[in-house]
Amino acid sequence: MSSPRTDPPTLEAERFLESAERELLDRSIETQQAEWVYATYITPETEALAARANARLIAATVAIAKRAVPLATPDLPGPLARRLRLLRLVLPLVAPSDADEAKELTRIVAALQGAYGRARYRPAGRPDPLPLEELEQILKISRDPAQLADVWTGWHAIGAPMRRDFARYVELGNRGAREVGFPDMGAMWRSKYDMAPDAFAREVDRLWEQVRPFYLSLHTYVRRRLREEYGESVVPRRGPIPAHLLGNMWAQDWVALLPRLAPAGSAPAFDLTALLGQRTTDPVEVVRYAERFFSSLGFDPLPASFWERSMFARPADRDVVCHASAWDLDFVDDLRIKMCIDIDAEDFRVIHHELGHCYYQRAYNHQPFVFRDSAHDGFHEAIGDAIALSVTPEYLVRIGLLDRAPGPEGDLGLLLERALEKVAFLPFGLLIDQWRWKVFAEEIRPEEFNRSWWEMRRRYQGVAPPAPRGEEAFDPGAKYHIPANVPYMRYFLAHILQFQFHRGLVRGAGGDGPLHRRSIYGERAAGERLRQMLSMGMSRPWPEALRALTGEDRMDAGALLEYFAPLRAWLDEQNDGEELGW
Ligand code: X8Z
Ligand code: ZN
Repeated sequence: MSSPRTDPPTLEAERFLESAERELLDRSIETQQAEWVYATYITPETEALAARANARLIAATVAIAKRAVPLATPDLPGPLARRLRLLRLVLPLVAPSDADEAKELTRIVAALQGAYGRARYRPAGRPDPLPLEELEQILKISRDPAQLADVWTGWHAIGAPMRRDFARYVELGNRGAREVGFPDMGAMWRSKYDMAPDAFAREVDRLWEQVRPFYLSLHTYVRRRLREEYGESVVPRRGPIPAHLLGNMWAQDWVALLPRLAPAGSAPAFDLTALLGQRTTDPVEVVRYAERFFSSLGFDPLPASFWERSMFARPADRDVVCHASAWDLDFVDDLRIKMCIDIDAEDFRVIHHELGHCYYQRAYNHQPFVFRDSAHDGFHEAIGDAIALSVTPEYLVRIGLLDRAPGPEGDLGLLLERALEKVAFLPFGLLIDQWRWKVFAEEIRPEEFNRSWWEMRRRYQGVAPPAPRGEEAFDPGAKYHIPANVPYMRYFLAHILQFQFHRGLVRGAGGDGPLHRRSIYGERAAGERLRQMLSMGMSRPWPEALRALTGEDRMDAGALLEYFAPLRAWLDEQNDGEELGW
């Protein structure tokens, strides 16, 4: 058999990619190792090591991306052209080629991470400064507006010292992005979605318009209930909701309010936090539940090294970055999570979220290096969440956590809980990068960072700070992903996609009933379809991956709306006579 003739440009591109990807893999492993040590042991030395490794990786990536440009001839086979194109998009940060500026930028990025990880606040009347998780607990439980405002304001003070560094990061990051051919860093982030950056921005607006009326309805109901509790002098009849009263530091998830919002008779008939607490005090055992879910779908168990090397709890003796994350240190099988686990319903979901990342990472580990990523970043964030949608009462009964599943009379409570988590999140998920895109495009200048931030939080979320915030504050810095330089639109997309994935996966699986009562636990065929999609990695445009799982090739909030339909009808009734919006 004669092999087809490979023409010289193709051969050249193949050779180049092989060596470029080998170099990027080596550099990326080195960077992951330094980042892992830094995030689990914050010291000036580990900060410097992480910054240096990052600088080397960025310099190598930029050099490679520039060398790739002349090789991308029009007649290259599709997959090769795609790999060449993706080379300049593998990193969320590109430094300028000037060595001093590159060093400065990577130093700033590491320092911002460290500042966030080390941050503490001592609430009024307490002896010691508390880390974020403990402040979050107070926000969940307290109903004293003065205490809530104190904790909220104390944590937000961590942003102010980041302002100068953040402004410089924008300047240098943009300079880097321009050197590899993007108008600015925001346009670079928007270019990773297999469509023109502008078309992507419109796509996001379209999805928001699909869900906005539902959000308004939830907002109106919650505002009325909070007004009844705190009085009209604290919660206005018409205006935005004070952000410190929503049970979460960023008002991005309102689940903590559930016990106060669920009307009698519709509260969930069980309390997952209590059920877990009765079973175990060991975070590892809680992670095992999530692993067993994936095993039931036919995925191999996690490697022994996962259990040996992950960080499951906040160490007593050192500063760490507690914000949950999933890692694959060798881009093959050295999977880990890093998380300060509380044994409660919220972290039960977050554990499924993180393991979704791990199983994705392992599923695409055979791909060429630049394809070892999700179809788009919203896919990565949606997998574990889609699995957690299968944590239904019936599933909890099957795994022995719950004795008896409530009947349909429990549905409103269950749906309200999910909506307080997922629907409340949507405008927040959207606005973080709406704000950053404008910052990167220099439509928002440093002297209006905070004003514009609160203008957007009001416009999209309908929330307001406990007291006016001026430009001496820098409130975006109090949200992890901003100092950590993690793009955020992925979470907005994931909150829409996870319902679309769930609907796609349950179709053809056993059982019937409404979407919110369906589970794919133990469904091997669904698992196989999921595994096939995951193993594609980034090798194909994301609409193909979406089609493989759902048969649809457009992102669509229809599944989310279908899932919540009974709750929406109920909320609309509850809101009768209330004015919507702010
Ligand atoms: O950051 C995360 C994950 C890690 S990728 C825990 N999430 C966003 C957040 O916490 O702000 C998940 C939901 C949104
Ligand atoms: Zn995630």
